[in-house]
Parts: sequence; C-alpha cells; structure tokens
Amino acid sequence: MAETYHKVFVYGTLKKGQPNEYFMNMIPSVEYLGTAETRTKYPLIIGGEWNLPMLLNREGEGKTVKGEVYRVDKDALERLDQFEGHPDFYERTEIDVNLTNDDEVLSTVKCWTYFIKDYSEKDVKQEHFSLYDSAGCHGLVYDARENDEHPSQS
Ligand code: PCA
Repeated sequence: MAETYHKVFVYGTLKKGQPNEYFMNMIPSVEYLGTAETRTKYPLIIGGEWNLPMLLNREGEGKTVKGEVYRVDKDALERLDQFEGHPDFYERTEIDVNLTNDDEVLSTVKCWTYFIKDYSEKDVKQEHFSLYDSAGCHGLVYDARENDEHPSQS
C-alpha cells in the first residue's frame, strides 16, 4: 500500500538547533524540506511555566512566523502528536505555509502545525516573536521538564 505523507511546520523547540531537535532526528522517516514562514500572521509567544513557544490560533494577529517544514509518515505524525500532547495541550491544525529560500517564496503548501490549546487574554498581550530561539535575548530559556510534566505524559 502506498504510504501517506504529511507536512509539518515546526516553529519552536523542534527546529534545528533548538532543545527538542533530537526528537525529529530520532524518527528515521522524517525528512527536512526546508525553511518556511506562515503565509499569514499569528501571535507566537513564549509563556507558561516552562517558557514554551506557543503559537496562538488567531490568524491576522502577531507576526509572520518563521520555521521549518518536514515531511513525515503516519507513524511519525502520531509520535509527534504524542510528544506535543495533541489534542489536549497543543492542537494540530492545518495552515498555509510558504516554503522559502532566504526571503524568496518558493511555493505555498498546506502543513500541520501545533497551536497551543489554552491561553489567556494576558498571554495574547505578551511580546510577539517572528522567530523562536530558546537562547534568544528575551532570556526565557526553555525548561525541558515540560516533557515530564505536561498533560500528554500524565
Ligand atoms: N514544539 C512544536 C510546537 C511548539 C514546540 O516547542 C514546534 O517546534 O513547532
């Protein structure tokens, strides 16, 4: 039977050089397709107890968000869902993403991405980022204990 593939846009800790990059590298079927940005704006904040990058599903607010696109098979998508706590913690949703080379747009593709499910009005008012970096000058370093404590693992 032909394998079904999915595209996933990652904007946070799963990106290259970020704290959970290892998780993408652990899944042999995952294939990197390149750099990308959201076609429309969304608020990307760093928040919560563990300084998590959180994309809020409020299209048109915030900034164009930069990240990476990966091709994954069904098994890899299920592993990612579990890791991100879909559908209770992060919620996997399909959005339009522009594949980019430097700032040139190569094509627009539909990708899954993980939006944070619950957030407050206070969260919305936090600084909106265009590019997540755990070691950025914001000083909000990612706390890996998240992976032991967030609801998907309990
Ligand atoms: N991991 C996913 C969602 C937020 C996070 O830290 C990602 O990198 O896209």
